[in-house]
Amino acid sequence: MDPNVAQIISDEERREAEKIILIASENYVSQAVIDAQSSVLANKYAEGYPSRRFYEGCEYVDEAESLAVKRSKELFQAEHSNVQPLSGTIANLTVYLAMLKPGDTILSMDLSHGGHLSHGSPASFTGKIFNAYHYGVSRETHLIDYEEVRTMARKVRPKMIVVGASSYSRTIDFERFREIADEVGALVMCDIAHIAGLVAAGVHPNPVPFADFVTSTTHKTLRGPRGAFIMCKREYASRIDSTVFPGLQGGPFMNIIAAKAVCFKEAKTEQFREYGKQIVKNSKALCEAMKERGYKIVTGSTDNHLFLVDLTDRGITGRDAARALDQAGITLNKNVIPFDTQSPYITSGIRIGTPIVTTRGMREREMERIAEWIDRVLLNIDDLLVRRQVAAEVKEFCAEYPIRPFVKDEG
Ligand code: DSN
Repeated sequence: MDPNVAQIISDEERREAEKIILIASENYVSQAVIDAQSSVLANKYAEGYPSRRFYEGCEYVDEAESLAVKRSKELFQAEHSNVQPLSGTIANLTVYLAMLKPGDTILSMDLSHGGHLSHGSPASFTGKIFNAYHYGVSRETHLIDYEEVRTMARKVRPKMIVVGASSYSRTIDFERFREIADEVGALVMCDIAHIAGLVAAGVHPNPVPFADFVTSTTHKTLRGPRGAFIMCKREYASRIDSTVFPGLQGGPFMNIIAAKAVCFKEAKTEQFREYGKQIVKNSKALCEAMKERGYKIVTGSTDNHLFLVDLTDRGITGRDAARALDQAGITLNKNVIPFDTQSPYITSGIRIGTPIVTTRGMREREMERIAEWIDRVLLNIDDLLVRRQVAAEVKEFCAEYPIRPFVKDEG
């Protein structure tokens, strides 16, 4: 019926197949997740919660939601889970609105040091509604400076400490944040959108035992549909639920909730645990391969699925590097680095992430080749011919790797 949209979808499918995608927050989902997302469950209105709906005919979507809730609780050992939030930003806003009053103080990681817009950035309504202070990373090591967090917490007495990042490459010490919060009587919210898949796979500590609230998206390392969920201690369950609906949202997307249930099931398999381990091995391998070629890495290394390359000493901006690489078939994003002197539109860095290349079955050996291509393009930043040659090589290389993970039912 609609050749225009059909063409757009097939163009996107080709792009995803032919390029090496290193965007740390993206992933390629399984056919089972796609099937649930594109199912008739999308037709159903279901305001409310299972067996407490405002519409008749919810018997099947109730089962889908109950399954997603049960599986997410089991996966992360959480007391309560709400799987209705449509996005990570909405999930974060829900927690703030459930627990804080406008003007209350929150303490979170600075956006320019790796935090997130929805953690009280002045550009986001979360920063306009609440009184946000930010901790950052150390100027010397670029690691989170927990002593600075403690000093700031004592000074600003936040009602809530927000933990989590979108471009921080090292393990986060959730227990330490809990200790600091307890010293000042603050709540703790951990946003694990980036690392949820690593937590599920057991390759990053789980914040659930230490946090009052844990929010996450489902589409990054967790490899599910586009959406989010909130986990919390039992005592906050009804406040969170009523803030999601009717507080902030209307009808939940039941097709997406069913796809979240699939994603939580996939994430509990041994195969997914291996996937999580390999994401980190690939990230470390690619990081080392970049270092061997003389690139400066923010914090010097990585413990997770991503790392930042500081291009300052190369005289290339993040924007120019990202554009040139995309034309060469390698897609990633420009990213500010801590204490960046460039604007967020230009930046001095690029962010490199390995969730997708790992989904496609690439391993350490392939990371070496990817580093070689990145280096070739950046060493010849103005050479369009090099970009074209690399794009052709990348396309041929990518043809060997599938774009859909197949996750076997392990029961
Ligand atoms: N936009 C996401 C990222 O790329 O990190 C965070 O929401």
